[in-house]
Amino acid sequence: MLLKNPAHISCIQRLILGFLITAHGLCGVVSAQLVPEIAVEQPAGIDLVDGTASINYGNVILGASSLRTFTIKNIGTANLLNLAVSKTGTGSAQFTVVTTGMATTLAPGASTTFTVTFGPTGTAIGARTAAIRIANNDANENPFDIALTGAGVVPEIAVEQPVGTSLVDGTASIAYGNVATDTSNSRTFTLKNLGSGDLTGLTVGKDGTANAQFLVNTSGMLTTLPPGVSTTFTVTFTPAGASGARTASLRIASNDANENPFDIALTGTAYSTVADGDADGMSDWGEFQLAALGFNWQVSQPTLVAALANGAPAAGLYSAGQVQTLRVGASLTQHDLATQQFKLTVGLEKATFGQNYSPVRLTTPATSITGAGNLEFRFSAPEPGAVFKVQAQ
Ligand SMILES: [Ca+2]
Ligand SMILES: [Ca+2]
Ligand SMILES: [Ca+2]
Ligand SMILES: [Ca+2]
Repeated sequence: MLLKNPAHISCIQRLILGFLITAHGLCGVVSAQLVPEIAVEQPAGIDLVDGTASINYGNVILGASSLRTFTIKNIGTANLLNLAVSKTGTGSAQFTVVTTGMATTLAPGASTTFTVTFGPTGTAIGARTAAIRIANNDANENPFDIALTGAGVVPEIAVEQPVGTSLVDGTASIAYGNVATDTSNSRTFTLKNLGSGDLTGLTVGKDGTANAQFLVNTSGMLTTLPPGVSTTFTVTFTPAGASGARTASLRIASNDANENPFDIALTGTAYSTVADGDADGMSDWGEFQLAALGFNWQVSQPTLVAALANGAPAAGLYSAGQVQTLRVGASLTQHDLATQQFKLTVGLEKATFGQNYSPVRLTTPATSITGAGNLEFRFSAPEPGAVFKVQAQ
C-alpha cells in the first residue's frame, strides 16, 4: 500500500505500518483502546453472559404468550456495528423475535432493544428450547449467544358436586329436590385444577328464569388455582312464591380451553307453605308432605282435608309419627362448666294446616317422670288437627 499523505491514514493503519516511534506514535497507542464492547441485559439492568445466559419463560398456557425485552448496550469506545438477531434450536418456531426499531449500529454509550415472545403452540405439554444469536463486531462476543427455555402448559377445570363426583360441562344437572318456601337447601361445589398450568379468572355467574332463588356464595373462593389446588363455593336454593318447578344455570368462567364457561343446570321444586293452590283448605306443602295419604296439592280435596282436620287422628287415618315432626336444630343439652351440671331445654312448636309453625308457650305444664324414667309434659290444645314438633330452644 502506497501512502501519499500519512496524516490521512488511520491509527490502526499506522500501527500496522510500524509508525509507533514517530510524532504520530502517541495517537497509535490511544487508538489501540478504541474497541466496541457489547453488553446484553434481560431484564434491563441484569447483565447476561455470552454463551451461558439462559432466559426461562416459565410455564405459559398453550395459545398464550409471554414477552421479554432484551437491551443491547455498547459499553466500548468504538461503534458497535452490524447488530442482527437470529434464532436457532428445535423450539425456535415458538419464540418470536421482533427487531422493529432496533438500531443496527450503536455509538459508545448507546443502547437499543428487541423483544422475544414465547408463545407455545400445539397440544403438547412440556419444555420448548431455542437460542438467539446476536451478531455484532465485538472482538470476543460475536455472536452473543443466549439460550431460551419455556414450557407449554394447560389448565384443566374439574367441578365436583358433591365432592368426589365430577360433573360434565353442559350436561350436568343438580337437583335440589322438593323444598318448602322460605326454607333453604344448600349445595357445595368444588372447583379443581387438574392441569399443568394455572387455572385463572374463576368467576361464577348464573342465569335462567329462577336464578334469583339460587343464591351463589363465592366468599373465600379462590379465583386462581395452581395445578392440583381446589376451592369451593355454595349455591343455596331458597324458593319463594307459588309452588312449582324452578330452573336456573350456573356459568363458571375460567381460562380452560374447552370448558369455558362450565355450564351446570340447577333444578328444584318449590312447595308453598302458605299458598293453597287447589283451595281445599290445606297448604301446598302440607299436602305434599301427606302425599302418601292421598293428598294432592293440585287437586281440590275439601272432604279429605276436613276428614283429616276434624277426625283423622282419632280415626287412625294417620299416626302421630307421620305428622309430628321431631326437628332438633340445636343441642338439647347444655353443659355448664362452672357447675358441672347439664340442662335440658326443649319447647314445642305448633302448626295448623296451611300455616307456619309458631311457638307454643307452656305456661302451666304438668311435668312428671314416667315409670320408664322419661320426662313427660302434658298440655292441651284446642285445635285437634294441629301438628306439633319439639324444638331445641
Ligand atoms: Ca467483548
Ligand atoms: Ca378442559
Ligand atoms: Ca291445597
Ligand atoms: Ca289437594
